[in-house]
Amino acid sequence: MNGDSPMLLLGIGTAGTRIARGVLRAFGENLRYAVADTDASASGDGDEFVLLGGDRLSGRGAGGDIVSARLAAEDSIQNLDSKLEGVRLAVVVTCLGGGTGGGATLEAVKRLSALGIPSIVFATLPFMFEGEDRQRNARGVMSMIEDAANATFFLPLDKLVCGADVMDEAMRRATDTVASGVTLFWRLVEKPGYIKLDADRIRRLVQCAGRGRFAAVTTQGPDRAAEAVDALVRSEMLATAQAPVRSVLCGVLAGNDLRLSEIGTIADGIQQAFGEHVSFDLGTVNDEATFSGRLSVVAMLFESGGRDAGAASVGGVMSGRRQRPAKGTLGRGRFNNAERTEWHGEDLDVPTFIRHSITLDF
Ligand SMILES: Nc1nc2c(ncn2[C@@H]2O[C@H](COP(=O)(O)OP(=O)(O)OP(=O)(O)O)[C@@H](O)[C@H]2O)c(=O)[nH]1
Ligand SMILES: [Mg+2]
Repeated sequence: MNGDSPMLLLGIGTAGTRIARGVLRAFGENLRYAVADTDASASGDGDEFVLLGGDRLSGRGAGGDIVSARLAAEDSIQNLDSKLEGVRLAVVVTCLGGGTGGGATLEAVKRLSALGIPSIVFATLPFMFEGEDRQRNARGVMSMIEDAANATFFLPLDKLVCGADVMDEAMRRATDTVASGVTLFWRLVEKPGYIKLDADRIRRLVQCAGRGRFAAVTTQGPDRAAEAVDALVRSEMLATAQAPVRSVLCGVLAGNDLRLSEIGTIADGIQQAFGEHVSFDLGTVNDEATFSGRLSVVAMLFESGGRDAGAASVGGVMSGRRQRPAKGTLGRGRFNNAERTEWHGEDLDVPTFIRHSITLDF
């Protein structure tokens, strides 16, 4: 593990820990990482594990109880600090639906923020077949995580598995897809190509990024650049918009045969498809050993309404949080003059999809 890196991969919860370790395997190289769980059985052999909620949960996990996971994490989140020495950007991987993934992620992101460390959160959402309780668990923390983190990717498992049917293969594809997004940051920094994005530039870029979507495609052959753009434009992972795109981060990963004209095709194609007047950053990765003869393009689209949505440009100085309408004024409809029905600080007279910023597909 590279203990000096300014970037840390942090897996949270049992499945978050599993995916973080899968990302590590997919990357195949030094990558600084830590994992945190309330379940001691996830600890593994190395010293990268942090047990959360020791006294409250005695290392047994939160059993799907998001409130007890959050309380347990609140008590013990400082345990993470020993893993954060010199960290300037944290990439958090978590799976929403259980207790710890949701409850502890929120506390971890708040802790990172308190220490001045920007965070990018990749959070999977449960399969539809997992049922309403797990869906509700996930929905209940999405907007809170979004408010506390600098950039968030919510990734429905139903989409991540890319049509795989056998469970084992489905989980492998889900991990591979998450890995293609997560590792982009390390590849851009550690294997820069002609167009370099260093750690500080990425840090500034994600500081006000907000909610994002991403997709990765790999192509080969003489028309590989145009085919990559075409596949990204049709990608289901980039399809569901919550709000207009505000900024784009594009990574072009290839071996020594990457052509300038290919970079041009990709830059033009992505901008034409996703917004010509939005902030656009492109970095290239030159990694002959991994991408020889192949071209991989990762497109990350960030929506309006991210942290400090009013900032003039991505990369500008950041301050403040996302502007939300004041509590009590949002979507109360015909309950406007009625007494508030509060539960855990939420106004239950406001429809759930508005409280949790969920866009309905009609
Ligand atoms: N990608 C992936 N997702 C998984 C896997 N196992 C579970 N999940 C997802 O992760 C969600 C959270 O499950 P867990 O990680 O077991 O729960 P937890 O966060 O550890 O929470 P508690 O065990 O309740 O403390 C589930 O609802 C699933 O959607 C896995 O092996 N891979
Ligand atoms: Mg668990």
